Amino acid sequence: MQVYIDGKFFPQSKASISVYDHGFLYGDGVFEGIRIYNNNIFMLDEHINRLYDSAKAIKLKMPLSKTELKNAVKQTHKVNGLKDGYIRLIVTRGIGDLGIDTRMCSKPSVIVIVDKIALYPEKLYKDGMEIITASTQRTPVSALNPQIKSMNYLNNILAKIEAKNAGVNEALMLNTSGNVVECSGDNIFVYRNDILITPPTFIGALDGVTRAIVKKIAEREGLKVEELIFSRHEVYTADECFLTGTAAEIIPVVKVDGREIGNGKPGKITKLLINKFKKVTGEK
Ligand code: PXG
Repeated sequence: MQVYIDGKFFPQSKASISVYDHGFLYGDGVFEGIRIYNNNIFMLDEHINRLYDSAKAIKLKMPLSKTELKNAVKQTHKVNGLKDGYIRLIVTRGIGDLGIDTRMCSKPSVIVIVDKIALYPEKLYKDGMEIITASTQRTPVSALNPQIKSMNYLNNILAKIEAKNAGVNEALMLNTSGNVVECSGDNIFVYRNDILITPPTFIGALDGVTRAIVKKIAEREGLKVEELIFSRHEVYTADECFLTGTAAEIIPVVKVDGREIGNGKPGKITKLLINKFKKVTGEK
């Protein structure tokens, strides 16, 4: 694969950045994960807009206009010629000195990687997935707002480690008030009492691109959709539960902390949304 770094292409083995880059030293940078479906870069504008918002929030001046950045992404896709895959778009603070003062970093770096996508096992989409609640809480919005998709993903990684230690693939993350926020790399939806609910972004959930599509599809299907603050109790007693994300798409959740959700099988609404989502992405 050819990797784009600041306007030039490098083979994967030669694609490198400086150890003085603050992205490496401090996780000082922002990123996006984008899907390629059938040669089409899915929801590119939405991802670019979120990247710019993340950059704005950390006071990182984007070195390219949105159009230039989109062209860089499209060019990297074209050079690599992957029909279906994953794009990682990264903007780091750039090379500075060993201190955290961002003023020492003169020029942010733009990196575009195209690769195959790592998916959850197909069986989990059919049978549903089990998750646990992580003891690691989601970073409070007042500390580091999770709406910023920053290169600092340790909070999520710690939750993912807990999931893997428990023998499952995902972990539910709560905020410091004990309310459900999202999972380590996916947004969460719960269907109960004929309403589809998902936590609001202001409590610390990422404003997921897939989450937004799912909300729209559900509304189009005549479902009542609400952003609500809820606790694990509402998850345990839900009729259905599923997670959404660029990599995960829509994945049913059938067990949370040992409690079966609904009848322990992927629910009717979840299956409907999975089918409709496939139509949007162009999958069969
Ligand atoms: N919440 C978090 C914390 C995420 O990182 C999502 C929700 C879903 O958002 P989108 O916009 O993709 O619908 C994400 C994004 C991985 C991986 O390898 C996953 C994400 C980011 C980085 C890596 O599993 N998910």
